[in-house]
Amino acid sequence: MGSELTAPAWIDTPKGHDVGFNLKARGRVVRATALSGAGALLLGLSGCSQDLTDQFARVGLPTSASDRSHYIGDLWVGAWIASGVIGLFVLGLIFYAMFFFRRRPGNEVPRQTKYHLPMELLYTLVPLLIIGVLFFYTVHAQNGVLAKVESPSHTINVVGQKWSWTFNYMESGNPAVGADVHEIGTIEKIPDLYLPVGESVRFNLTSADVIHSFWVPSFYFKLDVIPSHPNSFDMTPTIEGTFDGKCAELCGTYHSAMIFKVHVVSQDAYNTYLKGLAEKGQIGERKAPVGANSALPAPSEEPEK
Ligand SMILES: [Cu+2]
Repeated sequence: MGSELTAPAWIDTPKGHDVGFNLKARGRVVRATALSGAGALLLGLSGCSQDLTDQFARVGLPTSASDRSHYIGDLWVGAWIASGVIGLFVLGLIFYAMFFFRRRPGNEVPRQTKYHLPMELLYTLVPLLIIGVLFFYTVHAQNGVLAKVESPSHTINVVGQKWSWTFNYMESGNPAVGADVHEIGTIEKIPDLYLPVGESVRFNLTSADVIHSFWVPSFYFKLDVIPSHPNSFDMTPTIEGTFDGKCAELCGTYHSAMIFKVHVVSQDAYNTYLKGLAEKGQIGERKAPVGANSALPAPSEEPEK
């Protein structure tokens, strides 16, 4: 068998050398390391606020605010756990090899093994298996996040334009509002996006110019906003509050100014806000012009095209 290959002649390895292997000592080292690690973690966490410990549990993700967040949240935390297990296993192998096969007097180089077919198959198939498992859970999360609801309670048509957002609330069928209303953001005026808590919303995303990306970190989700290629997704906000929204695609000079505020409010507050837009005359839908390069209000710094 290939495993019986001996060291090349130029390596001076004494035959029959047995590597010392003290199981008891190894067990003691492992237990002491695990105990001191757990102690340090507990000590560290005991000084943290509840918010911070919750964020540790989410591996850095913000508070989840959407019914779809758990798909990405589970994938994120699961991927970290898998990476941690694999990382510790590899580190263990590295330290095992470093310690037990270290250079010793009379044993300069340990026995060399090459062309070991089972070993080569193992380190080809194991990474494929790891990638396959990650791929499976990624597709599962993607399908969950992008699943459409039968008939969403609200539709909001979002336009990304250099360098802000326009939100069209398609509420002509809502007796409490009675019209489609809109809000146009500019660099000088960061737009607000109002959403009713516990109600399903369909977002239709279009671009007036270049590729943008609609991202609310607390929804654990972003979707590209592509000219001449409408994208859409459904979600239901689950908690009331104010959240940050931003463009997640480098789209030009003032990309960093392309932010918005998301207000998840009660149904009544949502209707009241939309009625306010109607009273201000912001009625009708502002669409992205087909094939045009932004006909929506541009920031004052922008030269006339
Ligand atoms: Cu952008």
